[in-house]
Amino acid sequence: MTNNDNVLILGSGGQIGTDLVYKLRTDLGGDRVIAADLKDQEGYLKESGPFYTLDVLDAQSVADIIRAHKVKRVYLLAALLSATAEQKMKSAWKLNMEGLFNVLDIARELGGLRVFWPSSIAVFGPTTPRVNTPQYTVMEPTTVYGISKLSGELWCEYYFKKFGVDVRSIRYPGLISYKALPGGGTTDYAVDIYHQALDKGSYNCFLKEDTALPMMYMPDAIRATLELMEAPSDDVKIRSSYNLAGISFTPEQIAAEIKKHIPEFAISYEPDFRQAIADSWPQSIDDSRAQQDWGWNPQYDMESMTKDMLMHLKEARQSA
Ligand code: NAD
Ligand code: AKB
Repeated sequence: MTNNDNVLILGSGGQIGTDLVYKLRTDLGGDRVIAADLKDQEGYLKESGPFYTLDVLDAQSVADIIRAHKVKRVYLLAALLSATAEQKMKSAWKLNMEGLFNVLDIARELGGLRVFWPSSIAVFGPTTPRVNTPQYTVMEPTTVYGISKLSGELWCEYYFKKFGVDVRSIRYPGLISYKALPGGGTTDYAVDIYHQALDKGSYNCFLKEDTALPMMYMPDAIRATLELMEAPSDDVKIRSSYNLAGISFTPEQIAAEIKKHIPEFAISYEPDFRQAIADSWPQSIDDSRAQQDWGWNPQYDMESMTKDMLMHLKEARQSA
C-alpha cells in the first residue's frame, strides 16, 4: 500500500470489524480507514475516523464511497452467520451472495482494488473428513450459511481467473474476542462462556460437552487477515479460500481452562438446533497451504487465550 491508499471495511460494526477497524486505524491512522455498517454505530468506530451507515446491497453507494475516498483495499464482512441463516434462509442467501457480487463487480469495473472476503469452516459438511480436514476434500455443506460460503468461494476464484480481480479469502474457524459480541453463529458459545463465567459464575452451553470445533483467538485472525492481504500476489496461490487453523477444543475443555482462573465456575449442557450444525463441521483443520504460501503461524493456544480474554473482560467491567 502507498501512503494515499485507503481501506474500506463493510460490516465494520460486527465481531471481526470492531477489531479490524481498531488495528488498521492504529496502524494507518483514523482517516485512512473508512468504516461502514447497516447499523448506525457510536463510540470508537464513529469518533476515530470516517463512518457511513450503508447497506452493502446498495452497490451504487458502495462504489461512490470507494471512489470518493480513493479506496484500494475492501474488507467485506457483512453477512448472516450460521445460526441466524438457518432462521432467515432467503435473506441470508441474498445478503451473503449479492453483497459479494456487488463488491466483486465494483472491483472488476474500477480495477486496482484488493478485496478480502471471509469464508468459514462451514463450507465443509458431514461427508468431509472431520479430523485435520485438508484444503482440498469433499465439500457438501448442509447449512444455508455453508452453501453460501462455498458458492462465494467459487465465485471469488472465478472473478480472479476470468477478470483478474485480486480477491483473497480465509476459511475462518470460530473466532473468540473480547471487544465485540459474536453475531449469531454456532461457535458463539466460546465467547459467551467467558462473559457468563465472570458475570454469573456458570454457563448453560447449547452444544454437548464433547463437541470439538476449530477455533481461533481474534488477534491471530486479524494478523492472518492482514498477512494474507499484504502478501505478494504471486504467493497467493489459492483464490477460493485458505484453510486456517488455531486451536481445537470442546466445551468441556474450555470450561476446565476457565476453572483454573475461576474455581467455582460451573457448566451445564442443553444442546439445541446448533448441535446439528456443529456435528456437520470439522473438528480440526490442516492449514499447511497457508503456512507454505504466505508463512502463516498461529500464536495463541487455549491457555494463553483464556488468560488474555479474562484479563481484558475484567478490565472492561472495572472501567464500566
Ligand atoms: P457479525 O455478525 O458480528 O457482523 C456483521 C456486521 O455486518 C454487523 O455489524 C451487521 O450490522 C453488518 N451488516 C449486516 N447486514 C449488512 C448490510 N446489508 N450492509 C452492511 N452491513 C451489514 O459477523 P462477524 O463475526 O464479524 O463476521 C464477519 C464475516 O466473517 C462474515 O462473512 C462471517 O461469515 C465471517 N466469519 C466469521 C466467523 C466468526 O467466528 N466471527 C467465522 C468464520 C467466518
Ligand atoms: C459461525 O459459527 O457461524 C461462525 C463460523 C465458524 O463461520 N463463527
